[in-house]
Amino acid sequence: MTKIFVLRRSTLILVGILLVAAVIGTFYVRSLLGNEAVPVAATTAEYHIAIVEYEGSTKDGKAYEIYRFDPGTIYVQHGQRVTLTFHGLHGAHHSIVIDGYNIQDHVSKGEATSVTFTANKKGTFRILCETHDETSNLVPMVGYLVVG
Ligand SMILES: [Cu+2]
Repeated sequence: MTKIFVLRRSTLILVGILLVAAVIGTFYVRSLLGNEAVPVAATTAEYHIAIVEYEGSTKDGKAYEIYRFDPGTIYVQHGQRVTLTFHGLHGAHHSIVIDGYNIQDHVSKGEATSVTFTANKKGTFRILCETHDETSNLVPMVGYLVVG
């Protein structure tokens, strides 16, 4: 035996209104949840950079020692608050500048130096040691800050 349901027009209209309200309510709740995203600058991203040394000799026997940042490239989000901590493992002294951010500081052997700033400029910026730049060394002591 088959049952047949007959709905009145007013019941259909009521069901339709409830469906529309459910859809609108879903989008409204989603929009509220989306607004709770934490701003990028609310937290500080911390990076540790070791200053390391490589020693060797050229083909003609000339000894060299070079210094490097490890890691050599730091990627950060635009607007992010950033702390870079340089650990002086090798080399007596390093004078560090970050191009484009007007940051200057120094690191001595056995010490750690931290710089904190907001990455408010997009681009790739050199992290350069002026003590061991390209004019005085086989390989310059340079790293890169990438803000994107
Ligand atoms: Cu250096």
